[in-house]
Amino acid sequence: MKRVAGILSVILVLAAFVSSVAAASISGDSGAYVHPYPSGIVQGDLVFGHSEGVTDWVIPGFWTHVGIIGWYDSSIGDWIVIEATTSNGVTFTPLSKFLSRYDTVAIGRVITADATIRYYAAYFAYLQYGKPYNWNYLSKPDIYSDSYYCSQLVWAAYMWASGYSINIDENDGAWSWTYGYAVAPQEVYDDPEVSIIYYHSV
Ligand SMILES: [Ca+2]
Ligand SMILES: [Ca+2]
Repeated sequence: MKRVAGILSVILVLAAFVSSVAAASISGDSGAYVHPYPSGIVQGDLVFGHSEGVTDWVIPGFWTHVGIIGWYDSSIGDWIVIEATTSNGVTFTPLSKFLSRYDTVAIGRVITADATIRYYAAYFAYLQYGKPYNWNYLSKPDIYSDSYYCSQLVWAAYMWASGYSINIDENDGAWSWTYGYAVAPQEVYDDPEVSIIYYHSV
């Protein structure tokens, strides 16, 4: 078990590295992906991204990234996504820019949360701004942490906002051979408390 965990660790670190290299090349590419701008989204919704390429075989699950809708910025006419990225840690990104990074995108709503819980989930994520990326996928993720990976951030946000009653990890932190003890973007997507309200692939 320990050896498997060690191998998984190396693979995940490699995946993150390859992913950041891929992201850098995409951001320098004028041919960004185009998706219809989603309508009817609300604060606290979850945004998922997937890209074809080398990351597919190293990051378990179809979805490789997830962020949370923070607020609407009327000065730029765009929603702001709060996300933890390998290159910038916890950061704010316009939704249109976020979507353009991925060939396939989706938005999920936490249907067991009311507007107040969604507000506090966004607020929790907002408060983590500037914290570094968490490379430790092996331990159980902490809600209160000095670093976050993408799906840990959105999971922690809803755990905190709901008084620990809304756990958007599909297996609620149990061990799995695919994801270890982590909460992966795919597990958030698969959680029964998350309903997909938007999906687009180019
Ligand atoms: Ca769950
Ligand atoms: Ca899990």
